[in-house]
Amino acid sequence: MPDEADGVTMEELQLATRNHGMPVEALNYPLTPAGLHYLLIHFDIPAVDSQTWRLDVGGRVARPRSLTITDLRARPQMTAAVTMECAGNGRALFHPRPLSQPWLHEAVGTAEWTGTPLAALLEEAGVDDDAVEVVFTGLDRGLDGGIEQQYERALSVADAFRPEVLLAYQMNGQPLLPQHGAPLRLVTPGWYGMTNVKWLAAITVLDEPFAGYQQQQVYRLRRDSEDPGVPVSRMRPRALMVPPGIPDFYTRRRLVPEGRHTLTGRAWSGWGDIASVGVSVDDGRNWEHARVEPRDLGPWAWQAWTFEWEPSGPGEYLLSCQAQDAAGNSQAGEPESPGWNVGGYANPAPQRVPVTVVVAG
Ligand SMILES: Nc1nc2c(c(=O)[nH]1)N[C@H]1C(S)=C(S)[C@@H](COP(=O)(O)O)O[C@H]1N2
Ligand SMILES: [Mo]
Repeated sequence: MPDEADGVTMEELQLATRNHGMPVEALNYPLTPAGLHYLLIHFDIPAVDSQTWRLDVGGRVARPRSLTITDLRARPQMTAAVTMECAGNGRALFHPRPLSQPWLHEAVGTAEWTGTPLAALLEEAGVDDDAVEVVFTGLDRGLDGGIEQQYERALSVADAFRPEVLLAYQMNGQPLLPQHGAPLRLVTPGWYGMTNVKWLAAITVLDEPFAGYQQQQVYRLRRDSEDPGVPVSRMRPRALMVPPGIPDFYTRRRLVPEGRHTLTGRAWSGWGDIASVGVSVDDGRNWEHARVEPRDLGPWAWQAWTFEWEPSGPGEYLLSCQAQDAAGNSQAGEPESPGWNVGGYANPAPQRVPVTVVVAG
């Protein structure tokens, strides 16, 4: 595992050019335009023919089903704005750096997903009394950790029956794009990205815990390779800001004229409302409270915040922000926040924005 001082490897760069983040200035949009939403694809984007595609519901159910996209569109419809964040967001800021998709802070987006509730479909299929988990299988296939597999993740039966969980066929009012899982994906509001299985082809009810690679080997907070770890599930609180002023192309350092500035950003948690957002202009030495706006996108999407900043004069500043949720989870500080872990998940490190304040005019 390389340290931060080591440059990213060609393999990391190869992943980073396939899987793009959300440019942070896209925090200006309450709903992220589809092309600006982050992307994470483990294998290849499968070319799916929606005419011949079917969703098979089976396993420990009384009435197995096979549904077409037309069948699914005819079912009760539901739309929700959902903030989705990759569990690996912040990975490249861990020391040493776990080798995988090297995210900084930008593996997030908020889209309006339209589809049909999963619970009603499971109800109709008749889930057996001895059912434990529900597995969601994607059409994409590849190797991970030396094991050939389809991309698959499971939810407990209780989580699968939650009313907000949906089978989505639209994003921001348009049919799903190939890269976001066309023709159908699972959307599990509040959870880290890995749960939202794209190119969904099968839903299988099991009477035992699912032992698949993406469930048991990865997406767990493991201190070392011996540690079985604990699974990652819901998103921990995080705040991000729109970098003020204008950027230098190569370094991204910001140039800002002196005077008053309204800093804006968004914050989210998979555990409920954001209780507070702290802003620092001196690299985390002092923190002040931002104003957190009430929810306007429903219970599963990020909340906007603003902060009035008047730099004391020209010079160098390091801006950062961090969030705390109403359930008591805080982005900052041990022991609440997970520290370094093998997979590089849930790094709480705050975004840092270097700014040069210059004399106006
Ligand atoms: N079938 C399939 N589903 C998948 C993935 C994948 O590689 N294959 N990646 C997961 C991960 S890790 C994330 S973070 C989200 C990303 O969703 P997005 O690309 O639509 O933003 O999809 C999840 N669903
Ligand atoms: Mo992810």
